[in-house]
Amino acid sequence: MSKYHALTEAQAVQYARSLPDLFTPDSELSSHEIGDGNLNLVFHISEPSTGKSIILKQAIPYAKVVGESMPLTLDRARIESEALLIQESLCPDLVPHVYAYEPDLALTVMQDLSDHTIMRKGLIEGNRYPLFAQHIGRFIAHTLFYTSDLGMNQQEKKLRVKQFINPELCKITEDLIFDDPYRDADTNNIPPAIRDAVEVLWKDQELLLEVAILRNGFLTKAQSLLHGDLHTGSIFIKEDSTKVIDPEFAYYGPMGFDIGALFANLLLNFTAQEGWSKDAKSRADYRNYLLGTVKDVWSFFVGEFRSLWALYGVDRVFAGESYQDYYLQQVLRDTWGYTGAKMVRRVHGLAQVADINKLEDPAAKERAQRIALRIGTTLIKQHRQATSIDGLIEIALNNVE
Ligand code: SR1
Ligand code: MG
Repeated sequence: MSKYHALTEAQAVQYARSLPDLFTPDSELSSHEIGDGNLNLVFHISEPSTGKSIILKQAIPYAKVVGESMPLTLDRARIESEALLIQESLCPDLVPHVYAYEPDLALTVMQDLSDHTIMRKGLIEGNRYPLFAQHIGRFIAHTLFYTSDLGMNQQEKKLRVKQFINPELCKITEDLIFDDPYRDADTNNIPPAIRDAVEVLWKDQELLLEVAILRNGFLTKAQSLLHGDLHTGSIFIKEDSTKVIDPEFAYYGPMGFDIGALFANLLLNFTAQEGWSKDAKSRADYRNYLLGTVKDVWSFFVGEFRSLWALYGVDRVFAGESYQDYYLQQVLRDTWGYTGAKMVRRVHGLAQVADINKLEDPAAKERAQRIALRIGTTLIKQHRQATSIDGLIEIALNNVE
């Protein structure tokens, strides 16, 4: 019989006490369920007498954001803990440390990052993070390079693909990003004020062709072990530290999907400056900061990726500079396309973003949503012609007044 049960706060304390070497025996521990994501329970366990604390993250057998009508595999906890361990081996300073994984309870014990802020919240508050581009550029370069056929043993890579087969979580992405936003699906949550603009997408044959191409890439291009859900809610940040969390959607897919997820969420905040900025000057300043971050992330990624390839590339056939230029051009094109797709889904699909949804002024919210749809659909339509990151930035700028 399965030993799985969803923990209460009291049971989470009991479990934490059973872990060796973390807390003082018999000391008082406090437990709070603090999960505000779409899927899981998250318990913060602390020992007031020493200030020690940990996080227990537990998968539940359905998607919390929808309820029991959307069952979801507990295997996502295994995927997440195994992905975190691989990422930690590649970028130890950029992910939380995993202390333990308990398969029977679908539970991961990890480092508490309460001294950091969720980046989405930090951006909504108008904060800037000068080291972020460098940190995340290194994260994507190392995780994408060293898990690909460019940077690891190609036979072992095939076994990794098998280890990270993640059909149920991939299906969520296939539906919510590459299908439902482009039809009148029940899962959509279409803001009435922009229904006209949304319905235009459903009939736009040029757009639907490019979405089909991106969907096919997501389904078939097993390039690297992706984080799989690299939005700004999956990043804990403070001025001098960046930690990437929550890789439960990890699977082998196209590199540009992770980079696009990140850029989309920076650009969604860019659109939401319609409401968050107090005047035109601060709006332009913050938007420039966000676009500068996109550009810097891409530059750090490409610089680091090329150095890794030159020093540690495993395939002599791939070693030529022209092939490397070709390869990175394809990654850029995918990045444009997935940035667009990830923007569109957050405007009127299931699971939207606080950057836009928390705007109080309905007119500002509507403007942000329309801008996001324009930028997103333009990037999707033009992704196969992309030649530079500056082009993506230009599209963002051209779609605000
Ligand atoms: C039902 S899960 C909805 C979304 O939450 C996660 O963060 C993923 O982005 C997923 O698409
Ligand atoms: Mg998540």
